[in-house]
Amino acid sequence: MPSFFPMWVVITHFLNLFFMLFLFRSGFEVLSAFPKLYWHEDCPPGREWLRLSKTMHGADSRKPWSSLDEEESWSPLVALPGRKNLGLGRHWHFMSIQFWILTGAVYVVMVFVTGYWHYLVPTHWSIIPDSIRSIGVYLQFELPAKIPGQPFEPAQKLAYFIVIFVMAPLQIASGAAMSPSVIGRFPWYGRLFGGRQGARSVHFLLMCAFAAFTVVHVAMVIIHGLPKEFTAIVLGDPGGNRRLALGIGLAGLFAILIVHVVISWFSLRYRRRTQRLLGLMVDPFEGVLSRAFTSRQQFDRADISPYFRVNGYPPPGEDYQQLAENNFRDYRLSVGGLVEHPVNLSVEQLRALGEQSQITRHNCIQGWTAVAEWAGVPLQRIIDEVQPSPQARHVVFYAMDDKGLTEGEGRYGFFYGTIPIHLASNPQTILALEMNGAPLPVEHGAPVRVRLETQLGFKMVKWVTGIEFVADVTDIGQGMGGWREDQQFYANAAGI
Ligand SMILES: Nc1nc2c(c(=O)[nH]1)N[C@H]1C(S)=C(S)[C@@H](COP(=O)(O)O)O[C@H]1N2
Ligand SMILES: [Mo]
Repeated sequence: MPSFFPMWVVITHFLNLFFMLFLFRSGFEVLSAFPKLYWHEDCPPGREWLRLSKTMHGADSRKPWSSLDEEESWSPLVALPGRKNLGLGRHWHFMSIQFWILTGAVYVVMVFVTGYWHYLVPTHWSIIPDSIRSIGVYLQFELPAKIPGQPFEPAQKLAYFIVIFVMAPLQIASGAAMSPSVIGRFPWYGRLFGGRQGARSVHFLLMCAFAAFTVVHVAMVIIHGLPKEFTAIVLGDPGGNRRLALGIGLAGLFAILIVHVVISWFSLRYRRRTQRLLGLMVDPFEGVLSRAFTSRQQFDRADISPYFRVNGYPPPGEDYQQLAENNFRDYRLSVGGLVEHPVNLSVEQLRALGEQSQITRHNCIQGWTAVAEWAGVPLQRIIDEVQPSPQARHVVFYAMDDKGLTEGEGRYGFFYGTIPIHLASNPQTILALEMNGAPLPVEHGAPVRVRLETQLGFKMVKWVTGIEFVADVTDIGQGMGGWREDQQFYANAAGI
């Protein structure tokens, strides 16, 4: 039989705590961007089962609103880094998750290799009545007896089993069910959790369960005798030197506190650097997903959402107004850059290139979703027309909305977005001209908007006026690959 608290348990236990705190705080940052939880993929305004914000934006609101207005600014005391930094919060979340999963994988391998699993995995149904009896003993303010030859009493063993072998895998699985690449490629997988909204709700509830477990776990350590238990989990030996254990343990907890203070300050103070540094660890992983998965979505007409949020106010300028009033007859889409045959296309000429339609789910980075039918020209058709040169690696979409005029918050410039060229030839990558059987409404991007069904919503540029094929995106805008990347520090890769 293995030792009750071997060193690998001590170390992975600490690392687990370390990364879980990152995940909690950065998870709150993500939640603050859309602090509403739903069970239904349509997520209509007002129908959330939980709302962690005072503001309401009704579907019938008289004042136009945009989904970014639903974002809340949470304090760095709860969120990492706090203050409306969804892009950076996601970066922290996806950075820590890799290490949390690695820690968990090492732990689980060790559990099975060393035989420690005997202490954690119940092998008989009697664990259930035994656990109930244990809880009864606690309720009489006494301590239940440990399972003979094992370090834990039955309720404790069962709780650990559930946390490690049920909750943790479900938390990872529900996280994956929010990735537009994953559920675009495997729609059945998204349905396992009741769609992306179901996955968000499950992910949130599991987070609450982890938090509740942590509270009870700490309380139990105190009840069972803090000095002895603390010594066991710090030194791996309940009979070890208690002063030494206290010193090391408190130093460890203090180090965690300092790390959080420093990274929160750094992230808020140096947002661009944080975006770049964490991007080094997160983007490759996102890039692989985006490259490997193409969308296989085809929802039913019955799934089409009655309400589809808008993100980004329409172009406020005269020029756009005139185009719209004239039914976009004077609109021309210019396509150029590193291409053989630059073109200027009217809406009619675009449509003549051949339309396809698709019923797909829109996944905004903030968290909301909506299903609609889109029809338009596959971007591949444009590629066939213009013949990009081999140096062209990215496609840039320029939009007509000057965000400085509509969104404020110190941001400025015309909206634009870029994608790696391989996404341009995905089968469901289209320049949409119609939504739900009618010409694109102004607020959803008339006359032309991008649809990329494995990516987050912010990649799908609306009110497109020009398309450019380029070798490199670093000399466009602030060089981060898009307006939201430049101004809101979102990751350029948008598959998760
Ligand atoms: N030109 C332009 N395109 C844009 C945006 C914008 O602000 N301006 N917002 C993006 C974001 S963040 C999302 S989620 C989708 C929203 O599309 P919808 O308004 O049709 O729902 O558009 C994307 N395309
Ligand atoms: Mo978005």
